[in-house]
Amino acid sequence: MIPAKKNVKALDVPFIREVAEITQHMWKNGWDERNGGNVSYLLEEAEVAQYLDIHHVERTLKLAFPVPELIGKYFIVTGSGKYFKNVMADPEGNLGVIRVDPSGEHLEVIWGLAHHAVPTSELPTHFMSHIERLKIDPNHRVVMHNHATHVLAMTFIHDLDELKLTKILWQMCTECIVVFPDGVGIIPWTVPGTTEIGRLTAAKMKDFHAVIWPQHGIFGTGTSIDEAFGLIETVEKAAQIFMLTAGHEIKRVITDQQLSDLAQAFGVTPLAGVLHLQ
Ligand code: 2HA
Ligand code: ZN
Repeated sequence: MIPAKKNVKALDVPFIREVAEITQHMWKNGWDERNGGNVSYLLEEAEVAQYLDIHHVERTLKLAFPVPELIGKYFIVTGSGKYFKNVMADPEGNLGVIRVDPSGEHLEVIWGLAHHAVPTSELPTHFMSHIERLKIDPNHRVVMHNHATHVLAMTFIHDLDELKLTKILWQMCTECIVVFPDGVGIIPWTVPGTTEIGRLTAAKMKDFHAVIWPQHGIFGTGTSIDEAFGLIETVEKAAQIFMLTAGHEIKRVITDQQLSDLAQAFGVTPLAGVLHLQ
């Protein structure tokens, strides 16, 4: 039930529908088996207040670490242990709208997370990443994680060096360099759900919109759900082409000069140190 307007259904609320739809897309892509994946989406107070009663706090949850940078901010998040497969059928049970309280030490549940659900186990990574991305881009809004199949596969057979990984991904599809000119960050294998993996990931978010977790998956960020999803889709497509061509005789490549021409034509600045021009 939506507290503010009782005749409004959850999926009529634009930001709830957007997250429900994107989780469904990711699940259909095979990137979110079981409870894999999580999303958090920073919302404006005015857009929340249009649909939900922001003065109604269902529950308060203690945060594992304080986030003074996010005091008063609203997010829609996926729930811990929830299956993306089920979000469309039961948004209220699988998603939640939360606000960071004035102390920065608690979350206030405004809507959803029914039956005592709690936000995603990767909340440390999400919150720390939001904090870093907001420093760089005030329009930043979305952090999205999934187990993109070919990205994961590629981390078993390719060097985990950011410059090398970025270059091979750019070389796999002509438009990759335009979509992620800042390249992809990568952290060492780390236990998920910890503040440690949150810190490592967020440190990479200072330089990258996308961060790969070896043998696990990918984090994508952006100013909208479409942008974060589109970034992950593009990295995943490149990884898929890599996996399809790996072990085959390579007859031609996109050259460094061609990559540079693309960057120039589309007005983007490629990550330094990747291209070696004559
Ligand atoms: O939410 O994907 O990394 C389940 C996960 C943890
Ligand atoms: Zn995961």
